Amino acid sequence: MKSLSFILASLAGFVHAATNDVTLDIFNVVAAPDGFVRSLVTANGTFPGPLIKATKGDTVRVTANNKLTDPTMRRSTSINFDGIFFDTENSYNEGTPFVTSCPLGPNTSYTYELPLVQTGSYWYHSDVSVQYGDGLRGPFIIYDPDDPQAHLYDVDDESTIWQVGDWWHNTSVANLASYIPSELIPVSDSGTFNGAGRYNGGPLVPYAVSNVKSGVRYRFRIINISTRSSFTMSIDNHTMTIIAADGVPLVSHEVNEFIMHAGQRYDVVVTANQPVGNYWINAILSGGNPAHNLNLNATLGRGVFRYEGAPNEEPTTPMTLGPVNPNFLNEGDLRPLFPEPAPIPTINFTLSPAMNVGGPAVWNLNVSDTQYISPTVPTLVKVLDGVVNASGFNSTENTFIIPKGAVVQVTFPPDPDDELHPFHLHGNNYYVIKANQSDEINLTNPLRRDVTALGNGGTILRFTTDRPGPWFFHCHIFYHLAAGLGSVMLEDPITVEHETKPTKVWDDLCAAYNALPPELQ
Ligand SMILES: *[C@@H]1O[C@H](CO)[C@@H](O)[C@H](O)[C@H]1NC(C)=O
Ligand SMILES: *[C@@H]1O[C@H](CO)[C@@H](O)[C@H](O)[C@H]1NC(C)=O
Ligand SMILES: *[C@@H]1O[C@H](CO)[C@@H](O)[C@H](O)[C@H]1NC(C)=O
Ligand SMILES: *[C@@H]1O[C@H](CO)[C@@H](O)[C@H](O)[C@H]1NC(C)=O
Ligand SMILES: *[C@@H]1O[C@H](CO)[C@@H](O)[C@H](O)[C@H]1NC(C)=O
Ligand SMILES: *[C@@H]1O[C@H](CO)[C@@H](O)[C@H](O)[C@H]1NC(C)=O
Ligand SMILES: *[C@@H]1O[C@H](CO)[C@@H](O)[C@H](O)[C@H]1NC(C)=O
Ligand SMILES: *[C@@H]1O[C@H](CO)[C@@H](O)[C@H](O)[C@H]1NC(C)=O
Ligand SMILES: *[C@@H]1O[C@H](CO)[C@@H](O)[C@H](O)[C@H]1NC(C)=O
Ligand SMILES: *[C@@H]1O[C@H](CO)[C@@H](O)[C@H](O)[C@H]1NC(C)=O
Ligand SMILES: *[C@@H]1O[C@H](CO)[C@@H](O)[C@H](O)[C@H]1NC(C)=O
Ligand SMILES: *[C@@H]1O[C@H](CO)[C@@H](O)[C@H](O)[C@H]1NC(C)=O
Ligand SMILES: [Cu+2]
Repeated sequence: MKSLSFILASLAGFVHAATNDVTLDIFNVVAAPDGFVRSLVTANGTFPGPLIKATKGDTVRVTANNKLTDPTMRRSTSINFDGIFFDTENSYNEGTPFVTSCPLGPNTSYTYELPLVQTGSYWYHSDVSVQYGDGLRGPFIIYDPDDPQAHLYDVDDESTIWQVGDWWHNTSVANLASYIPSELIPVSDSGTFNGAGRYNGGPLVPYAVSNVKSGVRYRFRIINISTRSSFTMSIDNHTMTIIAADGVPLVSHEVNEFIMHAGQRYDVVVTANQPVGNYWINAILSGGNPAHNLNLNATLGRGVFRYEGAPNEEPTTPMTLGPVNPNFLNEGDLRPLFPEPAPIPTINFTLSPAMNVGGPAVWNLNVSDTQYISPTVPTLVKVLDGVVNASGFNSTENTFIIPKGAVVQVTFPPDPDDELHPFHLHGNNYYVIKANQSDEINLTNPLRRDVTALGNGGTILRFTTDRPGPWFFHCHIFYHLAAGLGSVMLEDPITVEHETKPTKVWDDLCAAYNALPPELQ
């Protein structure tokens, strides 16, 4: 019986498997997401970029055609698929510059091949410097035809994807140039909800509307496409039941407000159970001192939750920052639907991110003198050339060699400054055995995800090395990353050296990129 159901399950998997070719044309357009006209870096001309839609088991082949021309922004690019797993043979397709590949220069195309083993809500973004701040970010959803949570909702489609992000009137190149000497990340001019927002004193850009019908249950996939700011999400007069975090299905957990950090995704079910009307979706951003940018008015970051039958107008209720009595999410309360105990660590280490005081902005991965500086030769290229020991990497590469079969525990002690670095591990999920907000360590069934924010409560993570490869582990506030808050977890380099087999096209990217004049890089 067991083998029969196994065969049937395999056949079902086989039936779903399909190759899905997706094109992303990367080019500059002039647009005004929050009413301020500027040049953007986009996928297919829109902000956010188009949905990449896949079904469990698909192989998605994403061809990125770099057609960037605007000299005020970076003209090279690279697409990273946040939260997607890559197996060892294929890790070269995950798009992290100088870790697993080189960027694509102008007029260069590359096809990223992604055989999918997961389901859930993900996103893609440029991974060249802070370029995604200029607009190159979009959703990537892997639908599950056999979703074990399907009974919880009625609607889950393109209309139920919510993307919240920060927005600047200046280019990310100018912002980075102002950040490094001042150590102050420029405060964003606005927050956007599904690509629309307003800044103080700006035009009344129509807010994005989410249309719902009374009595229907919606699965909203909320993706934080921020480069810097955090968002506090709520919907006036409605509760939200969290059912997944970063693609991992969860035991249903009801709240009416939660914070999302850059890179995080939450799937929530909302039942349209209130009187027909228009309600505010509050996507309130924070990050930096708003007194440093008078354009920013956090209350203007919002969308409209509109019932069928309600007038085609904005809610008449006041724009608030959220519920009066918040039932606020504590991340430590989230539990995966399919329990897994935390594995026993074989390697323990402690990291205390710290910024140098005074002088240009430098973020150290650990205390001092541990700023990550991208090498010119990607980690993966070195490993394939036989560099498998720590001595082969410059200390500025913050590369940790993790042997086969290890379980790593990373402890981030309480940070008195409560900097909310959202730490993201590529190509893997980690177990959050202690979330910053929670006092308890849970080894029975800890939350598994790929982005969690550090803070003054302390955070402890564990991960296994069952996917050999060089995986970037970094703060998802890309300004902090650009100032050094990054590292590479090089899992089982000996297997990588023997099993990762990149193509000639991939091989050629570095020589082509290195030959570019600096202004085209
Ligand atoms: C992007 O635009 C190209 C050219 O119009 C089109 O073929 C492609 O389907 C679009 N991609 C997505 C993901 O919509
Ligand atoms: C890219 O191609 C276009 C059209 O062929 C050409 O005009 C442009 O100079 C090329 N850009 C670079 C940087 O080679
Ligand atoms: C953009 O940044 C530059 C350099 O910091 C500054 O001179 C300029 O005023 C800024 N422009 C806007 C629109 O903020
Ligand atoms: C998105 O991430 C940023 C940076 O961590 C954070 O400030 C913001 O609150 C997040 N937004 C949401 C909706 O969680
Ligand atoms: C939401 O509920 C409050 C009190 O419970 C009520 O005053 C308010 O009118 C409601 N908002 C809407 C849009 O119905
Ligand atoms: C922010 O926007 C709200 C809503 O338009 C307005 O009531 C408030 O005065 C604005 N705040 C500032 C500081 O201008
Ligand atoms: C790592 O720390 C855990 C406790 O957090 C401990 O049980 C384990 O023995 C340690 N492992 C090593 C290799 O030190
Ligand atoms: C980080 O620094 C602390 C304090 O110097 C040290 O104890 C710890 O071993 C360092 N962590 C790593 C991974 O080197
Ligand atoms: C790397 O380290 C291993 C054991 O630690 C050693 O056997 C091997 O010779 C080293 N390889 C190189 C290239 O240094
Ligand atoms: C290590 O990196 C630093 C900073 O990029 C560079 O100055 C130095 O030359 C590098 N050393 C080696 C041995 O590659
Ligand atoms: C971390 O947790 C502490 C204790 O619950 C809380 O006060 C603090 O705001 C949290 N920090 C972040 C960045 O979430
Ligand atoms: C860990 O979580 C499980 C499942 O929610 C719960 O039963 C258990 O009490 C928790 N243990 C601790 C130490 O918090
Ligand atoms: Cu950070």
